[in-house]
Amino acid sequence: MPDLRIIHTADVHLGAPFLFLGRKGKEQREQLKATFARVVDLALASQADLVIIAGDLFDRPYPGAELVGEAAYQIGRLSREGIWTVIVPGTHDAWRQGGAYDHPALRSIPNLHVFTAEEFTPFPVPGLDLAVYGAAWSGRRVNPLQGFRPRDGFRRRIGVLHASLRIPGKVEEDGVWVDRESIAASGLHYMALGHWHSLSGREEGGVPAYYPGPPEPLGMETEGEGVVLSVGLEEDGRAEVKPLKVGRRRFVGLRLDGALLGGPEGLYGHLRGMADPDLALRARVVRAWGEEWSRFDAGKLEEELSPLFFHLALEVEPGFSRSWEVEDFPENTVAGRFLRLARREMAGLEGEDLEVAEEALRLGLFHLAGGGQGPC
Ligand SMILES: [Mn+2]
Repeated sequence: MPDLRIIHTADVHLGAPFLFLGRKGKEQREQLKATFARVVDLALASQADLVIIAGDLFDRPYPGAELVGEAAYQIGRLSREGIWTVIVPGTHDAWRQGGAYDHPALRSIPNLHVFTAEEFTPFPVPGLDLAVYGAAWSGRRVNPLQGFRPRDGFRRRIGVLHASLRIPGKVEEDGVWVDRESIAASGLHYMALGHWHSLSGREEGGVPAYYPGPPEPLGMETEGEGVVLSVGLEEDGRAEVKPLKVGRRRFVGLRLDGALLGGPEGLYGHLRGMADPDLALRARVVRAWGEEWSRFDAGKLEEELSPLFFHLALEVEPGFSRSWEVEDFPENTVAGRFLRLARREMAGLEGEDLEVAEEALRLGLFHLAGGGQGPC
């Protein structure tokens, strides 16, 4: 049994607008609140000693009073059971006078500590023989761990930061940052991070450092697993880190190959097979070539299948569906010259070679004829 049990979350983004979900946006906004309540339920049920929110609890620095009240109600449930909550303000909900973290509803919670200083400052958690170090997001390019050496008499030390993990040549900082060396040298027992919207992390020189990602997925471009991290600090100082599923919905961006789907009917079957009322799916069909796609109505299929999903956005890259004849492309155009050249080259081909050449021709004409704008 661990000595100390922690629930670590970040990037909840309460109040996020979800404009891309249209009329379902409101529903997902409500779900963020419900999922945050679930995080609290989980902390209560597992008798956690501490809940860490590593930034971006709110989607903006000045959320409505009602939303702050909702968050305060949930954190208050922890406080009443003697569970401490520590928060660092993040990029979206930076500390501001009169902002979320200055609101009386949050300020009046006894067992809540919000880090408001930009310096890496210790907070001794009453009754736990634990110091939590944290710093508020400042937007300045600083590494709060630089030169950090804990000088305290506590048995346990944890760090909390909303920061990017700088990996030279791969990931550069966009404000507050840390790197592997400074984490490894920190002498902390656990480093709770927020800012990156996907579950990631590992031990850096014996110091486990993790991003939980959002507890409820926020968009297609992030691999939001919808988890929180359960961190158990053992008697000997080791940490056991386990992701626990709390999120409800899945957001998936999918790229489908029209040439492999077996026509619109194949697409229909594929999408039907994915039907899930908690799945927001953005499917983009590329290479929708050939006669069978020429009269395909993506909007109609989207409308028909939408009720089977939380949200469905279907997009078909405009295909080059007609048979192409040299008359369609004047000789004095690039496409026309390309077509004539390709036809000559293809004259001696057959079988698989011909298929490959036809595909090259289709692709070439598609782009030369101006159908291929925009990245896939
Ligand atoms: Mn965030």
